[in-house]
Amino acid sequence: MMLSRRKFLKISGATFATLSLPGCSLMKQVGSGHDPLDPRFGYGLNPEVIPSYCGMCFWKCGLEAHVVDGKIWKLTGNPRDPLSRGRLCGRGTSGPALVYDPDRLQFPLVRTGGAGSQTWKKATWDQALNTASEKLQKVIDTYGPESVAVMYHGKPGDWFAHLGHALGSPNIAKPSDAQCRGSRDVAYWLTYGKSLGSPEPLDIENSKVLVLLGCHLGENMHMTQVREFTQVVENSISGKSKIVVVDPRFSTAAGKAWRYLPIRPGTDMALLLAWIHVLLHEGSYEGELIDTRYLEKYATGLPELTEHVKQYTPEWASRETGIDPSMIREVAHELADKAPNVLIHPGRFNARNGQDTQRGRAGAILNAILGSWGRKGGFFIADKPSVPPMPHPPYPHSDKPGADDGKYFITSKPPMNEIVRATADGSPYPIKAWIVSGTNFFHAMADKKLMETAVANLDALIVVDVLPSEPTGYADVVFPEATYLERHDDIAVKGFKPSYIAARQPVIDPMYETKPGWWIAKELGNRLNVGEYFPYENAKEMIDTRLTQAGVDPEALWKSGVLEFDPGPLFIEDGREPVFRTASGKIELVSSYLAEAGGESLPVYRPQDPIEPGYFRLLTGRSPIHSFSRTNNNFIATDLEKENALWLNAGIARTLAIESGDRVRLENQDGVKSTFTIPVRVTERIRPDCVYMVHGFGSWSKKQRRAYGRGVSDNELLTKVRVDPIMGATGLSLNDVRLIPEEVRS
Ligand SMILES: Nc1nc2c(c(=O)[nH]1)N[C@H]1C(S)=C(S)[C@@H](COP(=O)(O)OP(=O)(O)OC[C@H]3O[C@@H](n4cnc5c(=O)[nH]c(N)nc54)[C@H](O)[C@@H]3O)O[C@H]1N2
Ligand SMILES: Nc1nc2c(c(=O)[nH]1)N[C@H]1C(S)=C(S)[C@@H](COP(=O)(O)OP(=O)(O)OC[C@H]3O[C@@H](n4cnc5c(=O)[nH]c(N)nc54)[C@H](O)[C@@H]3O)O[C@H]1N2
Ligand code: SF4
Ligand SMILES: [Mo]
Repeated sequence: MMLSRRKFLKISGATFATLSLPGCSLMKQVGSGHDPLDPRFGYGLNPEVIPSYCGMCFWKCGLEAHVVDGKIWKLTGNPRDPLSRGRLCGRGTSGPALVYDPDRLQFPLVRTGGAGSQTWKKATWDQALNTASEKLQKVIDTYGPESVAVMYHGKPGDWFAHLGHALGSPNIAKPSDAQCRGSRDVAYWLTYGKSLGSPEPLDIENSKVLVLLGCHLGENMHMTQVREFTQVVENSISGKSKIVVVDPRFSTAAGKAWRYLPIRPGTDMALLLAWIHVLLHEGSYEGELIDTRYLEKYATGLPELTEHVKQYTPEWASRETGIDPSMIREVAHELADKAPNVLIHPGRFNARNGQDTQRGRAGAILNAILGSWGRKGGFFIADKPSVPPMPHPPYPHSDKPGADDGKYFITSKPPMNEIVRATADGSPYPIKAWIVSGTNFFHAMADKKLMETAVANLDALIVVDVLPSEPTGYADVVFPEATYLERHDDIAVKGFKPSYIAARQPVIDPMYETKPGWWIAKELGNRLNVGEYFPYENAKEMIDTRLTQAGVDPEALWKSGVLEFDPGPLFIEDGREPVFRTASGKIELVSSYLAEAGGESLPVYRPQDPIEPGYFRLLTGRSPIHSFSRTNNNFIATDLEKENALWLNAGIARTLAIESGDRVRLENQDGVKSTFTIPVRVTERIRPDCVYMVHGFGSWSKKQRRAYGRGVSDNELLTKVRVDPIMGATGLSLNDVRLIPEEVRS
């Protein structure tokens, strides 16, 4: 879309107006020194360079903060770090705009009115900690420790998860499980005896055929994977590798693909099963397309799998997926040709339709029969550095089940959606307090109404955040945390290529009255009689002790930010013998765990719900410069992209007489309307039966002045959710919306 000069001036004028205000208040806040918002700030000065790791998403890239007079000038990648190798993504570099966000929480707040009233008063830390612990203690005394749930995400939340365990609660959950990669990790655990975790052990850069199913690398900006993906793109130019993208939307990655498969949403399992079918049934003689020696040595269940996928022909899959059978065969043969140096990328966000563990299993099985586990261009196997865990007494055993009441086949911890449900309906027992840190449950979970019912049932809602996010508006006590650039968090200890230990440390002092999470959790622990679980003065001392025990020099780590370790041989060819911690000690194509538990031991495809006539399936994804809702108030990120847009197929737009830039409100199949409106982006790059937006906008917290009212929250339109029967993940991509034009275009 061309911007007219007039419009452009209008936009830059508005941008300037919003930026100039915080700029002024910032000058006051940081004193009369240099203004970190002034682009000239820092040049010609001699910054101190302090390493740490990024907290703008969970990938934890190593960074270097360039600090002048106690103020952050800029962040760059730590060249010594195996994840960033000297490069941060746009979100990573926007970190200072979080630190210097004028809307930041600055001091503790305690609610003065009754539950739900929007009135707080500024409190001292002592007052706020006492109020929170009195409320929590009352809940524990009345209902038991299981009625205190902890919702957390990322390193700052880990301290509060620890507090919850110390209290003896089984209800500790994060949205990166049941709303993200939990079902994928369970799928790989069932198949290989190992979850993939984060960062995933993928050798993307050496992949000769890389298949991305709903994994939009390049928009999904996990730096290391994007860097490796760039290598594959380069290799594909010289014909050394091929990229296959399966997506209802022509993503950035699709633009680099050898084959793009515009799949009908939700039907990926059908495609995966058909590819397995081709490999097992369509060789010119049995087994020709697979490495039978690898499978005999490392896998069990091949005859049952072969029989099971007989029904899943490319012709059958074509009816489900909308993809031509010849295209399905062509890709399968290309995979077989380049195996084992191929990778069906396991993706990360996996919570789509309630068949998510089994879809993850279908991908894991396909990777197995291609022989890509332990192979170059597939999955590598790395030893992790050995560092003793945080010292503490054993956690008390809870005789109560988690909120899910054992209803899933696999639940080491209850899914966060079960905690919400149990809080709303009181079964299997009342949940009366939530401690929330580093997660915005209103944006991360489906069904805003259910969430509000749950929150209304709480006697205590304690929220630790850095910004006045939606959950803080409902909280009894708000604890303002120091940002990731102002505090220590635990070290990251990872098996990777190479393996590494990375450290997070303050690069400036905490601003205002903010405090690090470890301190807040310890202070609450002391007041709740579990002080012995925090046997250290501060986080740094505790980390130093563990590193020294591991034979690692703590000072070397604080100075470098990251230390590399030998991961051992990465591939079978190099002498690594893979170990599979499944019951059979082999890759389980047929899951013995699910068979024993009474589940389906092989993935069985179930047809998808048809899209409602006149509606579009709502798909979501990531903006390269935003992280969920955590950057929607960030003045660098919002300067580049202030709200989300709704991708709409050009042919459909013509029939609806909608043009790019028109604002629409969305209404879902249950009549739920979006609170705000969203501009339409008319494009050929999406199937006619879908619309697409990035997740994380549509904030309704007025205290986040830049975020408020900008764009639409996909989350509030997700009233139809199907829960994965194996591990309880919520399928989020089942909702259909129609467009209600709102404003006449100018
Ligand atoms: N910039 C940025 N990067 C991020 C994040 C961020 O917030 N911002 N978040 C990180 C996190 S925690 C995660 S989990 C990952 C998520 O990133 P991914 O693992 O890549 O997953 P999604 O975000 O779901 O991927 C969205 C893509 O899937 C397509 N899609 C939707 N439905 C279907 C379907 O049924 N089938 C197929 N084949 N495709 C479909 C969409 O059109 C879109 O292109 O991103 C990570 N990286
Ligand atoms: N509808 C829908 N739901 C989804 C997804 C989706 O695509 N669509 N994606 C899913 C995925 S993949 C994931 S991983 C989850 C992500 O779920 P969340 O991690 O909950 O995502 P955010 O919306 O970014 O919320 C982060 C909250 O932490 C706060 N915060 C930021 N930094 C700090 C800090 O240093 N300390 C503390 N205490 N708080 C901090 C932010 O202000 C914000 O309130 O959401 C899942 N839910
Ligand atoms: S991918 Fe970007 S936001 Fe995430 S840790 Fe790395 S630099 Fe930070
Ligand atoms: Mo995620």
